[in-house]
Amino acid sequence: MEMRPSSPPPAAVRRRMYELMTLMKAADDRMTKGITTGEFIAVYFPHRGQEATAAALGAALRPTDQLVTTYRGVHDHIGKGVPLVDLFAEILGKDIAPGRGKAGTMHIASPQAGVMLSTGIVGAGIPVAVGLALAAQLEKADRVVAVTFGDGATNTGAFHEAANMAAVWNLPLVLVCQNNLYGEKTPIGMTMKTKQIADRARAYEFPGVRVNGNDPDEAYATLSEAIERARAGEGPTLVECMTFRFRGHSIGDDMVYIPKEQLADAEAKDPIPTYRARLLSSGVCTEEELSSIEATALNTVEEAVKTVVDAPLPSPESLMAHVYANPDKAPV
Ligand SMILES: Cc1ncc(C[n+]2csc(CCOP(=O)(O)OP(=O)(O)O)c2C)c(N)n1
Ligand SMILES: [Mg+2]
Repeated sequence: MEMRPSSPPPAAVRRRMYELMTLMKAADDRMTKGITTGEFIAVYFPHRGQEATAAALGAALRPTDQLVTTYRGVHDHIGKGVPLVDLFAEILGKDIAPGRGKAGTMHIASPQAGVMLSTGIVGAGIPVAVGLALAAQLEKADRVVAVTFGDGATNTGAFHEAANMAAVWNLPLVLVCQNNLYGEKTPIGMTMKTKQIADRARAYEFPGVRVNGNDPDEAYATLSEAIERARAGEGPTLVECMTFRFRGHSIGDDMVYIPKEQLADAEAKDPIPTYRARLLSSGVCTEEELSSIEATALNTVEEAVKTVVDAPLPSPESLMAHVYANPDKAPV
């Protein structure tokens, strides 16, 4: 894909991306705090630091487009418009969640918002996204599918098989790799010789592009172009978004495997204050507008937490409901 020199996205898009990023951060901060203090009992995979790509993707996709994400997917869900109550309720196992509290953090889905699947099996969402994109193509729907995954996922057979089929069938698919330089606790250099994950697309004869995934404007320009290509019937694109996670793989991970200087350097370039400063200096938002966006994000998160904390757990009788298509024949 030839990268066209791009001007910044429209002001409304840039403002929207900042709103999404602040909401993602506020949600991640609140889940992390709640689980760390023992207020919530849950498993959670923080995304703090990786907001820019998710905001750009959310802003670039249409509501009717579909998304597949992973266990580290709350930022992607928020970008696609999944309500916080649905996310928190699923994470905390409440009956009001879309999966009735049975999906847990790793398997949140919200078909109404177009998030068709999250999966805890590394790489496994990519072939599912290929199936969704094939359905869109067969139905001649004006729909694009995006799938997000980590750097480590690109070492799985699932990634390569899916990339091959997406290419062969010329599917309306955007493969979004969030390269945070670690697969769980292993630095990327110990698991692949490939210097740029974007280059892996070359093996399948479709475009692969690496972008600064901490820069919402840059990520938006490239992701929009990839989405446009997919919608125009020009096939898949791999977009490698360079980023970093500021918290552990999951809550409770002490991060001893991340050199202190590497973390400090990434935190000094935190995409949220960096983007805030850019929006201010380029006159897209005033200080008052930015502060109001931040206050709104915190309020939205607190209101959602209250609703979810007050909501009931699923009843013991509902344990087997919605688990098997035919519960009478389920193995006991
Ligand atoms: C098939 C499979 N192998 C191993 C694991 C254990 N595991 C969970 S997350 C993870 C790291 C994946 O790294 P990456 O794809 O870079 O995503 P990130 O967690 O960095 O977002 C591993 C190895 C798993 N869940 N599934
Ligand atoms: Mg990773």
